[in-house]
Amino acid sequence: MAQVMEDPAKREPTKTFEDASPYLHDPIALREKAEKDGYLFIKGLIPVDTILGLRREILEILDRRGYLNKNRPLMEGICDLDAIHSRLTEEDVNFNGVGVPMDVYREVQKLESFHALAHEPKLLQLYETLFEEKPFPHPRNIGRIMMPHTKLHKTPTHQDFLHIQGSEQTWTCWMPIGDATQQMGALAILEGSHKAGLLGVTHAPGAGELESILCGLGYEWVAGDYGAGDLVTFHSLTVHKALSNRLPDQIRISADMRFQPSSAPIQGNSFYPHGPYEWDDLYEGWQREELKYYWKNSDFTLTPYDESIRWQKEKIC
Ligand SMILES: O=C(O)CCC(=O)C(=O)O
Repeated sequence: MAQVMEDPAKREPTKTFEDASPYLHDPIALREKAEKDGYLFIKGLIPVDTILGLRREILEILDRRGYLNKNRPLMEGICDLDAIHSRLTEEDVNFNGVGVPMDVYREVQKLESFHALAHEPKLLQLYETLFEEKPFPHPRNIGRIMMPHTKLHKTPTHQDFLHIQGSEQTWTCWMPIGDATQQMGALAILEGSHKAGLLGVTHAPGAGELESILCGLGYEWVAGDYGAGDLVTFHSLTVHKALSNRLPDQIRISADMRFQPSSAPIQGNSFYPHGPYEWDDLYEGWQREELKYYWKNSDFTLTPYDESIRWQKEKIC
């Protein structure tokens, strides 16, 4: 009789993130750690005030729509569960994998402070050390305002290369906008999994709608509690997933940003906004001209989008 193996996608984290911030002063050790583990968890890289300022702006958007519990301080990000369940459908909260409907997400995408995060000097310095050349921050930043709606699908186990393509040397930065504990559904990483190469996929609900098939792989899940200003950054082939949000009325807010060596190829979609929006609309009212169309005068090698790496198979563990 064929033996049924446990699906590693379903395992819980067995390790806790080690803070890599002491390595920031030792570029060789930092690169060795990144190469070995496929990720770096860095505590306190971004000023807390920057993160909390953005958190306030996002929560004010939700508050204006009546989605927050008026009896709790705004910055806690606690939902009015009746309001969200009576007014938001399954389609609304799963739009583009971002946790909120399209009109709410447009308001988040319009925030200058949201896109400015990818240009934080400490972040650019981190990637310059990692890549040993000037990094290019992709303009297509993603916000996730994951509502605690019973119909919300959490992000499945996947590798970002499936969606971003371009260069494998592209690294994602996942940054909570406020605290994000494991209980709140923070991001977990399959340590060392970038070494497995590009994995086959099957359909799954949740952001990206593709699940990387992990059957037979033996890596360990690693996670931790993130504070405001902490981040995890990982290689485009490193497998990751969102943990379940076990707090019934807590919104989990985060940003995904991508960085690559400036000289590496890029896939053209990375220059467009995430969602059905136009930069000219999103840029309305921005003060910092240098954040707009900052890539326009650079020369890039463009790679075509390869649909074949997204072909879906049956998952048999
Ligand atoms: O925040 C999430 O739920 C998913 C984020 C993610 O998968 C990514 O940053 O690539």
